[in-house]
Amino acid sequence: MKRYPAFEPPEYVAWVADRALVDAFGETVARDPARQRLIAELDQDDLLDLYQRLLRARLHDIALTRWVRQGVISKAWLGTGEEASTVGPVFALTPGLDYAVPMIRNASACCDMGMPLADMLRAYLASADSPSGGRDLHVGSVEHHVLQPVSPVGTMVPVAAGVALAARMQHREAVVLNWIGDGTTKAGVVHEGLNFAAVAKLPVVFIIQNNQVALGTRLEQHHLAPDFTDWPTAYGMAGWGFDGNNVLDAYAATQLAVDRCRSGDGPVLLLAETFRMGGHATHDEREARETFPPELFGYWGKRDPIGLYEEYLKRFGVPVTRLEAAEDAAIREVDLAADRALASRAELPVPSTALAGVYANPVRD
Ligand SMILES: Cc1ncc(C[n+]2csc(CCOP(=O)(O)OP(=O)(O)O)c2C)c(N)n1
Ligand SMILES: [Mg+2]
Repeated sequence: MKRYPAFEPPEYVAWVADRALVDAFGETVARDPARQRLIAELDQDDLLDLYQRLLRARLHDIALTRWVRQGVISKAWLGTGEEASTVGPVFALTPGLDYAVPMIRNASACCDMGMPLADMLRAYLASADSPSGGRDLHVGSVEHHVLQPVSPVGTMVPVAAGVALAARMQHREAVVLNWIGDGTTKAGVVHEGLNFAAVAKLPVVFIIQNNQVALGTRLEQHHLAPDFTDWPTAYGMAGWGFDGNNVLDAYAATQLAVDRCRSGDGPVLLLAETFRMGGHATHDEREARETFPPELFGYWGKRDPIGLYEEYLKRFGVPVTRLEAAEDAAIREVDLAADRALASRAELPVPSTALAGVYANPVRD
C-alpha cells in the first residue's frame, strides 16, 4: 500500500512488516475454532472488500488531514490505527436490516453501511447539502441505518438499546452495533444503557473500543483495572474480546455476537484493544505525543492494522495485482468524493431552514 509521509503518523511512513507480527496475525485468526470457521467461509472477494474498506477509512482520514493543512477546515477527528475495530464489525451486519451506532472514531461505519463518502466529507464543510444541512459535523444517515452520534459521549448507548427495543416490538430481526470508547465507559448514561439492554435482553452488540486514551487522559488515569474483561459479567451479558488491529478477528468475534443476538439470547459486550495513533483530533497531535512514551507509539505503529492485513493476504496467496486494484479503487473513490464535496462548499445553509428537523412544530415568523 502507498504511504503518505506528509499526512500519516511517522511510524507508518517507512512501515516494514515484522514477520513475527504477521505470524501472530495468522495465529489470532486460527486461535478460536468458531471464529476460524467464519473466516474460512470468506472468499477472496470478501477478503479484498475488507482490505478496500480499511484503505478507504485511512484515505478518508488523510483527505481530512489534507484539508486541515490547506485551511479548508480547522480540525478533524481521525480513526487512524483503529480502522479494523470499525471495518471488521460492520462486515458482520446485514445491510438494510441491522443498524450501526458509531462514535466519532468510527466514521467509516457510515460509508461501510452504504452512505456516500461525499456526504460524510460534506459534514465537515457544513454545506447546505451536508447530512445535517450544515448543523453538525457528526455524520449519520437514517436511510442507511447508521445513526449520527450525539456530541455528549455515552448518550448513544441508551439510543442503541432503544433502536433494538423498537425493532423487537415491530417484529424485525435487526441487530444494533454500538461502539463505546474507553473514556466514554465512565459516563453514567452508559451504565443505564448497558443495564437496560441486559435486563430487556435486547439484540445489541456493544463494543468497548479501548484505544488506551480519552482526549488527553490515559487509560490508567480513568480506569483502575488493566482492561475491561470483568464488565460483561458485571452486566450479566455474554462477552468476549478481540484484537482491535486484526480485521478478521474483529469481524468473526462480532459475527458470533450478532448471531447470538439474532437468536434472541440478549446483548453481547465485546472488548477491543487498540491504540489511537495520533491526537484526539488534528489540533492536539503534539500533546498526544507527550501523553505517551514514543516506545508505545512504536509498539502500536508496528501493528498497523492495514499493513499487517495486507501482508497476511499476500502470504495467503492473494495476488498483488488484486491488492493494487483494490487500493486504486479506494483512492479513486476518496478523491472523487473529496472533489464532489468541495464542489458544494459554496452552498451555505439558508438561515430560514435553521429550525427544520429540530422541533416537530417549528415556530414560524
Ligand atoms: C459527556 C461528554 N464529556 C466530555 C466530552 C468531550 N469529549 C469528546 S470525545 C472525549 C473523549 C472520549 O474518549 P473515549 O471514549 O476513550 O473515545 P476516543 O476519543 O478515545 O475514541 C471527550 C472527553 C463530550 N463530548 N461529552
Ligand atoms: Mg479512548
